[in-house]
Amino acid sequence: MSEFEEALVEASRTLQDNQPFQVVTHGDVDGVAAGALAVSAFDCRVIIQKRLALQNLDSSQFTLFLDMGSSQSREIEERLSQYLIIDHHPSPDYGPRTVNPWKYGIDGTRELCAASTFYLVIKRLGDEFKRLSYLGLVGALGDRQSVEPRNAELWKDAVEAGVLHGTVLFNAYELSEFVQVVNACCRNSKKELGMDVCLLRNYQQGKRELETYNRVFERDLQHLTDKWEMIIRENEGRISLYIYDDAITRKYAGELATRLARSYERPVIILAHDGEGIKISGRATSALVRKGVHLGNAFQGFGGGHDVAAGAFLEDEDMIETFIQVTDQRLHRMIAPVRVELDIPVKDASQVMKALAVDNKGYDTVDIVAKGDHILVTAWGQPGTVKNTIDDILACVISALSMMEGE
Ligand SMILES: [Mn+2]
Repeated sequence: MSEFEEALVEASRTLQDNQPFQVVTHGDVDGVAAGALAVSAFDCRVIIQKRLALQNLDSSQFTLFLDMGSSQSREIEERLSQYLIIDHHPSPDYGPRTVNPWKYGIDGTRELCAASTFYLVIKRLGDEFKRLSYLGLVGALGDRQSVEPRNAELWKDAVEAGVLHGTVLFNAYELSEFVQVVNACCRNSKKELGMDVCLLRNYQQGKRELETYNRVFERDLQHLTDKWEMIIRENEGRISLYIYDDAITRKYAGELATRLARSYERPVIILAHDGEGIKISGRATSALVRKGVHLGNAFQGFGGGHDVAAGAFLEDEDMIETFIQVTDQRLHRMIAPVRVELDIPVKDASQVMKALAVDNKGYDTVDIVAKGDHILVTAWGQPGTVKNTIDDILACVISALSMMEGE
């Protein structure tokens, strides 16, 4: 049994043994879908929080944290004696009572979300729970994950359980529209309705939220597009575009940033007032991530999250200038060109070079020469690309050497 598998089994036992318990989950599609999984499988009460607020919780109860908690595991450990965290946000360290794909070497940003990980826990309780697999898929699609490779298990279970036919969920509607409806409910602060939709109730009411969402989203997007030249000017010399505009709908900031980052191929970071302070949503694209961008790391100290999507919070407007300076400097360092030189001692360097010459024609930012019993490599460019280049070259050298040994 793999360590991840062991963690899933152990978590399923812990939850079964600690009923009834309270659940704290995040107010987005993934969090709400995970909350719906909790009430479908266990005797529990679900609390939806937009930011983890431990002081509002009854610390005497067993608490399950969903889609949050990884980066606060120390704080949680100090305040609560009985708890479990099921999350997929990357963090510098994970507590012992955390089930997080990243902890087991699985890409939690792209391969498993909180709801799909939680479904895998629930599935360990018995095959009768397979019909809940659709909720894991809803969470995954809500977090923009793909079905392949790991969420495919959920897809298979949903088909087997007869809840998914092609892309049609429960013989009634499209899975992708279902996800959009839940998302619209969450964004429009109708989280209970979002949960209801997940539990297959009130779909028509949810659809009206989607209509509102689409209308307001397009209006906000148009508003930002109209002042785009000004936004570009204000951000001259910066890696990312920072947009501070109270005319847009704060809850749509993340999705607006996603759309703009994709259209303009730059990280987009939207700042907006929310009663308690300044809420910040940052989005990048996978191409930017490949170049080295990691928004979660760039936001450290102010917030955190994934490489491609992260959030932060400032208590005071006075902090905005500092936030922008620090974040942009970090982003700059992440993608500023680097130069790496390697000296690999090998027997028969010229033979190895032949293999390398064949395999590495695609690179134009690398120099490889054989010198005596050494292969000298110089690679330059953006850190992400250089890392991939070096990894490829090392793999080629190793395979060339083992082939030559075999001959
Ligand atoms: Mn999530």
